[in-house]
Amino acid sequence: MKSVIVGTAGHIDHGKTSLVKALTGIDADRLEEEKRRGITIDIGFAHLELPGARLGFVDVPGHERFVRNMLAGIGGIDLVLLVVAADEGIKPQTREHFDICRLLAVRRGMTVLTKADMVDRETLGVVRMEVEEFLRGSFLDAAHAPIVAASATTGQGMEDVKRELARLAAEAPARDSSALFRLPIDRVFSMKGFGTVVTGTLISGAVSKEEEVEVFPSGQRARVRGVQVHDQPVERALAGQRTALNLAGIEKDQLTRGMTLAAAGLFRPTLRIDVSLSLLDSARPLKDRSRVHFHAYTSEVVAEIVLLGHDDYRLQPGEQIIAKELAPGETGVARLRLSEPVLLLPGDRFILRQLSPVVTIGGGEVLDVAPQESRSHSAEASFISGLARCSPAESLRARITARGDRGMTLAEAVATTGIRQAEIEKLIPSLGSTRRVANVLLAELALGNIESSLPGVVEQFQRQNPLAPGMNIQELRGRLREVLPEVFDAVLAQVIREGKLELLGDLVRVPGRGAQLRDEESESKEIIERAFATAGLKVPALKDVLASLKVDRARAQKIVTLLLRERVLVKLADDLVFHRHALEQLRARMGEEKTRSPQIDVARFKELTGVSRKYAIPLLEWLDRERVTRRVGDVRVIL
Ligand SMILES: Nc1nc2c(ncn2[C@@H]2O[C@H](COP(=O)(O)OP(=O)(O)OP(=O)(O)O)[C@@H](O)[C@H]2O)c(=O)[nH]1
Ligand SMILES: [Mg+2]
Repeated sequence: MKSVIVGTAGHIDHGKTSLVKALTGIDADRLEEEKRRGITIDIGFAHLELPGARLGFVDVPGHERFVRNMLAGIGGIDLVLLVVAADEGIKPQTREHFDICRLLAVRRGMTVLTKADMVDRETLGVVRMEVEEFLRGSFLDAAHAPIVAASATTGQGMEDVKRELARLAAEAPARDSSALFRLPIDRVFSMKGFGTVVTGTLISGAVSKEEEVEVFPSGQRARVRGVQVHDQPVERALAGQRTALNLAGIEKDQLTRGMTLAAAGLFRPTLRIDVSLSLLDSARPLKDRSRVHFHAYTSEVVAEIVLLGHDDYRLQPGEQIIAKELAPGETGVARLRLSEPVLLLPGDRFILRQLSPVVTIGGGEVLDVAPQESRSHSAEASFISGLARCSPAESLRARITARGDRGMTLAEAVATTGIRQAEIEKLIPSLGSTRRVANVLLAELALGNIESSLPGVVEQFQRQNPLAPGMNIQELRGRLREVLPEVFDAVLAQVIREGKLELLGDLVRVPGRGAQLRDEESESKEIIERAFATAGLKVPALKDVLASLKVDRARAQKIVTLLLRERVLVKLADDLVFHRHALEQLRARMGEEKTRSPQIDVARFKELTGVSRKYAIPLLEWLDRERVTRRVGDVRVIL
């Protein structure tokens, strides 16, 4: 059956809790102090089964001092039950709660004129007119949302309220149980024999017994030992249900209202968000850099507001924002810096309250939970006001494009959109001009840029380092710092396949272009090569050969490196270098020696080759490494 959350709203003492009790039989005032004072202090809960829907009620306090508690309850509701006492009419918290519902984009609900038994028909008629006037043009406009007179005391109108609620619940779109789950925590307690229990409204997805969950922002993990919905144990709670979870592996004092439970290992809490925000008509102008209370679902932190512009801004490149304040009734785009990290996703709604006096001044929608720091305000303003107007697929594409050469990993796409990876993978083909390389999503343009820049970077390197036979891959990678390793590898492989670059060991080069020597370098190279070629195994010290050259030490060293790379010279130890041919001859000689004797010792080796012990040992060790010989005690077996 469909599950729908109904929140109450309205001024203190207007009969919200009494109405919920008359409807459900449950007293949502659960605190001793509430019963004593006869007012609601914190949110309370009740439930009711109606034909076609299960309603979970969140009853909120009307007292102006407890609006923050009201906010903790109202965040996840589907329908609002606006309560106005017939004997009092519209009062300050009727307005404030109603403003909050509008700012949170609550789309459905009804109005109940309670305490109808307290007034005569004429007064009821006047209040109804006042309420209709108040609601005109809003989502609760009497033209399409019911206004029902009722009394919790006499029971009058209760059946009408139930009927209308059932109808509204049937119309309300079902929340997405297949999405990734999030549960903003509104209560934490421990129960004897059970341990830690948290409750909240499951705003999306589903959570099952034995599931591993992550606590945000702390990052702790816990295991779901048990799930309850409306006091009944179940295997799985679904979006739109009031949910209680019994958690293993976490203590009560590690959890508090305002934290969020979510699927483990996918999300990251954020300290900076880009938003669209609207200021209430009743608010004072909002100055840039103002500090305010920020409420989203059950969380509450302080936020500094950096105004970026008005929502209809169409900034020209380079244009700066002139407006440094937002006027009452205006909507703008802004960056919020939060005092503590909060788990938020695009589309989440929030409320802003002034620091002092604490009144609701506005609210809006989260557009980007991982905004880029580097962009100018004006660029950011156009970017996010664009986001405010687009579909999830379009906004994902915009985010990917905005990340340029770096692109966005699939994991980042999940963390910053809340969309499951499988869904994102399905979306990719429809994103247009977006490509997937390994696990990274990139704008086609960015990918093209990387592809076309690689040969140029290598070409330039080889031009600047003519003695280098190519560019080291790691160095090339370093030049494209933005590009993620898996993209770099894939693009390089592609460019090599296309024959635009060539790979030699760990060097990349322009096809066919090795080291390019100048005259005196070529001459030096020949001198070195000749010196070793003619020396056979009785090689000169490398440093003596280099000292005799015309070129400076650094260049001489590069030429040697080149000869070693080309395998003309082979280095057996520091300052001990042989010509390839000399070593090949030695190898052949060992073959001949084997026909004479299967073994050879150092003395015989010295005799055979005419070298001193200083050279004999490294040469024999080289032969061992080359598997021409194998050392057995003091002798070597020729293989
Ligand atoms: N006569 C009459 N009294 C009512 C009715 N509904 C509520 N009351 C009385 O009005 C008082 C306040 O009712 P509550 O239901 O606690 O009001 P509330 O809106 O929940 O108040 P807060 O939660 O503190 O904002 C109580 O004394 C109720 O008995 C009604 O329909 N008729
Ligand atoms: Mg109450």
